[in-house]
Amino acid sequence: MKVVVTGFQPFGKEEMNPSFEAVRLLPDEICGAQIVKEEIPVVFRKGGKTVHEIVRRENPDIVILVGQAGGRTSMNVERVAINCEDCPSGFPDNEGNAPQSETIYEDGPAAYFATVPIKAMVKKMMDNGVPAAVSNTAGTYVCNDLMYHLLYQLAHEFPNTRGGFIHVPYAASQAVNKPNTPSMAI
Ligand code: PCA
Repeated sequence: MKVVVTGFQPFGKEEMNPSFEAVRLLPDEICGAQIVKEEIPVVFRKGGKTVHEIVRRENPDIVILVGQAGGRTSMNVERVAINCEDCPSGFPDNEGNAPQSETIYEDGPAAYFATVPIKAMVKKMMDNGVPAAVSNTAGTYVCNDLMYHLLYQLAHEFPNTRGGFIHVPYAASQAVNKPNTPSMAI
């Protein structure tokens, strides 16, 4: 069994991204499964291209994408990715792109559901003392874009590979100067 786990580069005003900081700490093997760790650029479409190259190269059984969602209070396992790129105003990606209500794939459905067992994942996290919840929106920024790209690619080319997305809160160090902001240890 092979599992690809990705995190993102830092974006916005942040100097680090807790998603990749956590992913890089994973061991190379968990319960006999090989873990392949990768960092993804915070750039619309380019992230999707990057994950496509990784999946083609690695031919994994499972792909888990991880991203930062500042302000969220727990690990959030995402249920759905939507066929839309809509950048909040004043918040372009790391290469200055700020798409507005754009369709990701013209021939894609309005949305894809994650193909990993989201409720079982949340339960496992909570059973292990980690606050977690199912989330019903990954937003319309680069994380949703990456999740949609992955699920489109899996549906079309890799039907035996499952894919999902986990949003994580700010790391404790990022919340130091943000009063009343939830955070979690890496
Ligand atoms: N979070 C952003 C993009 C990269 C990341 O880590 C998001 O939630 O869209």
